[in-house]
Order: sequence, then structure tokens, then C-alpha cells
Amino acid sequence: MNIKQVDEVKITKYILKATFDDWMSFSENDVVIVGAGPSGLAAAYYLAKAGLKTTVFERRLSFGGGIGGGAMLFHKIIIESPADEILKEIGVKLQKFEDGVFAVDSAQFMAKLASAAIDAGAKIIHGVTVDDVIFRENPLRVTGVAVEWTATQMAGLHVDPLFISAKAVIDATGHDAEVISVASRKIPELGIVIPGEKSAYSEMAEQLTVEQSGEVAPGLYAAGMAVTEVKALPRMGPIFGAMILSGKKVADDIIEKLNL
Ligand code: 48F
Repeated sequence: MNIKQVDEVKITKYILKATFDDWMSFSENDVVIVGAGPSGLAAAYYLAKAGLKTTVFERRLSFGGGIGGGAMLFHKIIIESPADEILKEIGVKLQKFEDGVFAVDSAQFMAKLASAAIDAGAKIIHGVTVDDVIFRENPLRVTGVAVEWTATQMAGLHVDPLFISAKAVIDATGHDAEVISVASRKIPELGIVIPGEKSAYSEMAEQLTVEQSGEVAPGLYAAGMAVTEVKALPRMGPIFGAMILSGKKVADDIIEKLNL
């Protein structure tokens, strides 16, 4: 076997060229999603499938958010209907326990969901933290995000971020609702109040989380556990149907709003 010879400088140049082509392209987006957990990845899948230019910024170097840890590190997660239809569509195996209730393998769930979003056309960028939003007045709305390398933040270096525009920004950052929190603190005119999530009440939480997923201020949307934080809903623990359905609900709202 003859392995193609590529010298170090060519490797460097090709990486820089390919990377900067991408960054030039996704500096302007239809939708930016913050967080590659279950709700963010599900939203990315449906938005990209509808033809919207969608970029996901994920702080860590991995996909899946809370999927990987399962429940107390056990590698199975519970899914209830109708989310099972979505998982079937993307090729996740379901182990049925009762009508409408299934266990799934967390590794397969993460991998298939991320792969479905990427194959649909979403761009996922790892190692980047969103630490602020861009806004405009008249009319008041969120118009994008500020991005910084996670590693730079971890090192505590004083480095300015770059700015990325989007017609819609989705906070899919999980329990802390980080993007909505910063917007509520730094742009009080948006009138966002964050009461925080309640203790567990799974049945109630699953239904309400999906119903209340959507726009929280012009241009800014909540998906997944960020919804429970912003709407004072109970937590649900290791049952993930609502996370997927929440991402889909927000994607559907944005698709309708952008008149597709
Ligand atoms: O926490 P996470 O999985 O959010 P989710 O989609 O799903 C919640 C469930 O996993 C679970 C649950 C369901 O029953 O309770 O917790 O609401 O994924 C959030 C992702 O966002 C990333 C974080 O690393 C994780 O992968 N993230 C958080 N803040 C930022 C961020 C940020 N400021 N910038 C970029 N990524």
C-alpha cells in the first residue's frame, strides 16, 4: 500500500483554508443553536432539514450534553411516545417496556442524533462557548451571539469574543439557560424574568416543557431544560422524550416565523 505523502505545512494550510472558509460562511446564519444536547441537536436536525442555515456552538469537545451520563452513569435512557417516532426515523433502536415507553442506548442515541443533524446540513462547532448576545433596538430583538474558545475562558485570559449573526438564536444550554440568563441580565428591556426550575414531577414536566418551548423574547428561543428554568417548570430526570420534542417544537416555530 502506498500512502499519499503530505508534508506538515500543507496539512497546516489545508486545515486553515477549510476552517476559515467555514467561519466566513457561518458568521451569518438563519439560526444559531447554543448547546449540542438532545434539544439542540433535535432542533438542528429539523431546521437544517427545512433548508435553514443552522450552526450549533457547543462548549465541550463532544456531542449529546446530558445524554452521555445517562441516569447516574447507567447507559440507558427512557423515551416515551411520540418521541419514539423521531428516534425510529433516525435509526435508534428501542427496547419496549410498555405501550409508548422504551429504553434506548445512550451512546447510540447521541451518535445517531448528531449524525442526523449533520447529514441534514447543520454545522456543529465544538470547543466554543457562547457568552453573550447581540441585540438591536427599534424593533428590540436579539440578532446573534458572542463566541469565545472554551479553552480561552478556562484559562481566564482577557480576550474579546467574535460576533455571529442569526435571525433566531436558540438557548439549548440545559439547566442553566445561559444565553437567556445573560440576555435577561444585560438587556432588561427584553423583560425576561427567570424564576428557575422546580423539583422533579416527571409526568407534568414532560408535557409542559414541550408546550412552553418557544420564543422568550424577539429572536431568542428556549429549548430543552432551559425551558424549565425560564418557565418555572418541574424537572423530569432521565426521561428524554420532551427534550427531542422540545427541539422539534422550537424548530417548527422558527420555520413558521421565517415563512418557510
Ligand atoms: O444539558 P443538555 O443535555 O441540555 P438539554 O438539551 O437536555 C437536558 C438533558 O440532557 C438532561 C435532562 C433531561 O431530562 O434533565 O439534563 O436541555 O445539553 C446542553 C449542552 O449545552 C452546552 C453543554 O456543554 C451541553 O453539551 N452548553 C452549555 N452552555 C453553553 C454550552 C454555552 N454557553 N455555550 C456553548 N455550549
